[in-house]
Amino acid sequence: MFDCLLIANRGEIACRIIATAKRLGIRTVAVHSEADRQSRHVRLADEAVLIGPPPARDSYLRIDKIIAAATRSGAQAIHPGYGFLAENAEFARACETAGLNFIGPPAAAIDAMGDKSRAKKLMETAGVPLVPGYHGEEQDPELLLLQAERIGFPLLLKASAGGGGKGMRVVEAADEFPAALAAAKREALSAFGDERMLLERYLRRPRHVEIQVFADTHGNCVHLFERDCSVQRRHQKVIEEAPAPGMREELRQQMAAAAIAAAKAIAYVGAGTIEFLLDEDGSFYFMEMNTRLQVEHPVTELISGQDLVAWQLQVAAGEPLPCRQNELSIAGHAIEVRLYAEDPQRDFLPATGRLEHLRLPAISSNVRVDTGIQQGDTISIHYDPLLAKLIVHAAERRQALQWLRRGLDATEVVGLACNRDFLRRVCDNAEFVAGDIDTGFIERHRDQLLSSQQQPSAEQLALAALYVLLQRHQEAKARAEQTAEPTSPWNDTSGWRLNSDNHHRLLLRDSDQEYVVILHYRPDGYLVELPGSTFTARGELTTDGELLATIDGHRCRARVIQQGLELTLIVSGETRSLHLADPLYGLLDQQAAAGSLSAPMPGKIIAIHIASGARVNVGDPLLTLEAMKMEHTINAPKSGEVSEIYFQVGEMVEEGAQLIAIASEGG
Ligand code: MV4
Repeated sequence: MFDCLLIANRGEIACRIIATAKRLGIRTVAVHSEADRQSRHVRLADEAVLIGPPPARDSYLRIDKIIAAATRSGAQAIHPGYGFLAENAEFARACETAGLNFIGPPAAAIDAMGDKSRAKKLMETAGVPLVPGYHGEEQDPELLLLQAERIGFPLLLKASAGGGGKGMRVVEAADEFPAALAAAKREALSAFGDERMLLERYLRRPRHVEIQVFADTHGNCVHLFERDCSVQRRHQKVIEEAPAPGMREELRQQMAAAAIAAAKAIAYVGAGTIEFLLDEDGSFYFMEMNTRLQVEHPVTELISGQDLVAWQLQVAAGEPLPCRQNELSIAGHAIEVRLYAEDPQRDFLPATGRLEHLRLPAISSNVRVDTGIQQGDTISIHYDPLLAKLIVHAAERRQALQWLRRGLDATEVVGLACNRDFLRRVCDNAEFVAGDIDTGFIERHRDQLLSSQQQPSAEQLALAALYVLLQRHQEAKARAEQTAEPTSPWNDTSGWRLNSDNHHRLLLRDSDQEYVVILHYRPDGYLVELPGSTFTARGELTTDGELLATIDGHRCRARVIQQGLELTLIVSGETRSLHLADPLYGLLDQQAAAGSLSAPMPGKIIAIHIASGARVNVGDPLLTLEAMKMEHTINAPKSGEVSEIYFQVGEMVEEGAQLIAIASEGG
C-alpha cells in the first residue's frame, strides 16, 4: 500500500479522500490554489502545496504543477477525485510517465469511454443494450429518414458532438422529420461545429439508473448495485439514491450483468459507473460509462458497507478486490442530496458570497455529511458550487426520507443563496415520497418546488421580532452585569412596567413589503400585535443562539442570524430574510408630541451633542446610544429648547428611560 498520496482536487471530495487515506495510515498531500489557502482540505491534509492562482486552468488543471508537487512531496500515487483531471487520459499517462500511480482506470479505458460514439460501438459489441437507433457515419437526409422510419416515433435527434442533454430534439412523426433534421443540423453546427446526427427512439419518461462496478488487476470484476439519479436539473444530478425505488431483483441482475460486461469489454480497472436509461416497461439502454468515482458514491457505500476510496487505493496498489460478488449485499436505503450555492429563485444561478453562518446536520449512524467548506469561507465563481452532500441511510426508504427532512431542517446557510429549501420541498412532494421518480420530475413539479416565497407568516414575523427583543435584553443584561449594581431595578431589562402598557414597535421588511410588529410587554412574555392578529409569545435564546419560542401555546425552535439589521430566520424547513428597520422607527414622531424622548432599547449613552438650554431644529443630532453592537443617533423630532438632559455620557439606560425633554417653541 502507498505511504503518501497526493489528492489532485479540492472541496468535499478532497476531504473525503483524505479521510480514508488517514484511516489507512497513508500520508496525504493536498494541492491548492491561492483562493484555497485556508480551505478545509488544506487543513485536513498532512502537507499542502500551492499550485497557482484561483482559476482552475491555472491551478487544479495544471498537470505539470500537480506532477511536480507529487514528485517533490514524495507521493507515490495521485487521486484525481472527480471533475478536473479525473477523466483526463493525458493526465493518467503523465502520472505513469512520472512513475506515479494514477488512482483510476488505464488511460486507454478513459479514451475509449470519452468518445461517446466509440463507446456505443464498444458496448454494442459487448452485447450491452443500446436504445434502438442509428449511429452511422452516413448522414444523407434520405437515408436518415429511412432509418427514422425503421426506428419508429417518437424519435430523438441527438448531435453526435453534443452531450449532457445539449443538441437533442424530439420528433413526434415522420412528416416532421425533414424540417426537424435540418433545424437540428443547423443548431449542432453552430453549437458544436459538427452537424453529424445520431437517431434514437425517444423514451418519454426514462429513469437514470446507474450501476457501480469495480475491477482489479487480477481479472476480478464485481458490481455494487444500482443508484437512481433521475432527479436532475438541466442534467445536473440533485438527488441520488440506492437502491433504485421499486427495482425488481431480476432487473437488477440483468442491468448489473450488462454493466460488468461493459467493464470487461474495455479491460477496465478501478471504480466505474455505467449509466443506463430505464424505460417504463423495464427495458434499459446504455447511456455512457464514467471512468471515475462519482459524486454520488456515498449512497452505494452506505447500502453496501464498503469504502470505495479504500477499494480504489487497494486495487491501485495491486491488491485483489476486498470482496467477491457473493459477499456483497444491500442493507437498507440511502439518499443523497447535493447542497449547492445556487439561487432557485433566480433559475439556480450560481451564488457567491461569504458563509457568515453555517450549520450542517450532526452526523450519526443515519446521517453522513461530506463537505469541503467551513463557516467563514468565501464561495467564489472559480469552482463548482457544491457546498456539501447530505447523505442519509436507514432500513427503509421512508425512514431515510425522514432523516433527510430532519437533516435539511438542521442545515443553516447564511451569507449566500443555496438550494436547501428547494431540496426540503422535494422531500414533501407526494410523487417523490412514493418513489415515483423519473428524469422529468423537477420539470413536472417546477411550480410547487420553485414557487417564490409567500409573505412571511404571522408566526415567522413574531419569531423574528421576539428574537430581536430577546437579543437586546440579553445584551443589555450582559452590559448591566458589568455595572456596579447589576441587580439595580434600573438594570431590569425585562421591559415590564407596573400599570403601564409598555410596548415595542418593530418594522420588519422583506423584499416586497413592510410589517409593523408591536410587542406589548406582559408578565410572562409578550402580546404580539400584527395587522389583523394578536397572540401571546414568549421565548428564550439558548446558549448556542437557538430561539425556543411558544407562540399561542405552540412551542417551536427557530434560528435567527442577525447581521447588522439583516435577519435570517430559519424555521421548519424554510429560510426567510427580513430587514429590521431602524430601531428608532416610528418612535420619534410618537414622542415628539410628548416633547420627551425615551430610549428605544437598552444601551449606553456614548455621546451627547447638545447642551441643556440649547435651541434645536428638527433633525439636529441630540445624543448617540450604543446598542445591539450598533450606534443609534437620536435626532430632534421637533424644534424647541432642550429643557432637560437626564443622563451623562457613559451611563447605561434601560429601554423606555426618558433621555431628553424639549420644550416646544413658545413654551
Ligand atoms: C434520452 C432521453 C430519452 N430518450 N435518450 C439527457 C442527456 C444524456 N444523459 C442523455 N439524456 C437523455 N437521453 C432517449 N433515447 C432522455 C434523456 C434525458 C435525461 C437522461 C438522464 C438523466 C436526465 C435526463 C434529463 C432529460 C433528458
